Amino acid sequence: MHNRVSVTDTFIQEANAPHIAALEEDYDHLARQLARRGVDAEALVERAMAFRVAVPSWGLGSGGTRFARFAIPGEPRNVFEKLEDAEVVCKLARSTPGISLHLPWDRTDNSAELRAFAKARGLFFDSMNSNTFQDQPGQPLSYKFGSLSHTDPDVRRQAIDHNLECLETGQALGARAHTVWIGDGGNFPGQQHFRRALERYLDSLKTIYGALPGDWRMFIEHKFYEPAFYSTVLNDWGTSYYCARELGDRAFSLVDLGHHGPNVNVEMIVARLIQFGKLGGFHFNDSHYGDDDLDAGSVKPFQLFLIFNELVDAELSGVGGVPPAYMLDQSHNVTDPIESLVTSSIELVRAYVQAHLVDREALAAYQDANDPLMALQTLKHAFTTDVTPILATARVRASGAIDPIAVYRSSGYRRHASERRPAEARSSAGIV
Ligand code: RM4
Ligand code: MN
Ligand code: MN
Repeated sequence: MHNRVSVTDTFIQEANAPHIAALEEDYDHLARQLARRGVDAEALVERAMAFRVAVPSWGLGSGGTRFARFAIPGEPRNVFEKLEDAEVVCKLARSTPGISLHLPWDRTDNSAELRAFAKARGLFFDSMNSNTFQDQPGQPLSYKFGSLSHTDPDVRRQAIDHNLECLETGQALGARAHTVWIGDGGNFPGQQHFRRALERYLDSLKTIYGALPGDWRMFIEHKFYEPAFYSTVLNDWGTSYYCARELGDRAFSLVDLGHHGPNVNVEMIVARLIQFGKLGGFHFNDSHYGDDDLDAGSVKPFQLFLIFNELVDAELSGVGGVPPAYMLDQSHNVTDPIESLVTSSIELVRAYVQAHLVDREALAAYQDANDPLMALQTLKHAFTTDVTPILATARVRASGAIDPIAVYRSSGYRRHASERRPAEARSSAGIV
């Protein structure tokens, strides 16, 4: 039934072989350059090798917009096939053994089988995600006017129960976190009473939080618009921080990079949440206008670097709670999801390693001396350093690919997948 991956370790090694010498040359050159700056390249390779980001199960199929979804041949049709593809992503770049699941999309009647299937592929389950932003076939009550914050207590109960199901399934799968994002909000002024809606939401969350397994964390994900276009119930990081604090020590805010107004200083939100001890997780993606869910680092790589600059600064100064849970949350509408996820995971490691290049002593001195030009130069010096040889060396040492996309394309994996996964009729619109 289930096929093993065709992108094997041996295949990757053979593909790497002709490029090893050139990589070593590039790496040695960079290591000498960095040594002049007092930076140990080997330490950075180790950090790159230790970096982890979870892959969203829903990101392995082709995504779509509200206008259309263009399926690609060979895309996974169920959670097992998604894990097959996730294994390929992980083998190529070696940073993504964790998988975030979304219920009911990934529902299975045999959690033990799913868990074993993941384990056999070197994967594990990271965070569960609930879905009360859509109605499922046969569902008694509708979420058209909200879920956890709905005016009708029966709808709220139904939404709570779905979240409890996520906790139960997640426990059977070995997950350790639960992420709640709701589509609740209003399309028109006056539609919703802002304070009462938030109270109802918080009450529902308290019930879910009360059922959270002892070693789990709960993440709440704010979003300022969409699908509600005028107001949302958990609209921004301030409201998220308030709710997380009301809930308790194991509730945290999750920052999805696409869930802020245009031009909002996201790195500063990150710093604030770190300072207040409530940054729990990330959904990485990139955007130009809204929640575009483009590949991480594709539109605003400097912003990504600045976000990691805050995270690394906190990590190096021993601030608790860092690193938070890193996850990708992207919609691959025009690319092969495997290629996008591999590329995105590499861009995150790039930003992370570059952030480690910041001369923090010098930066602090320029900040204290009110020297904005040199403060920015210090950041730019790190950001403009090409750390590609460090990233590739880290991948090779972990048995990954020097050029993951080239290796993937030469494997013919997608073509084989299209042969063993004949297309199924699916709706032509929708986010995933
Ligand atoms: C939302 C949000 C959630 C994700 C859904 C699919 O915009 O980012 O994290 O679960 O999309
Ligand atoms: Mn998200
Ligand atoms: Mn989103």
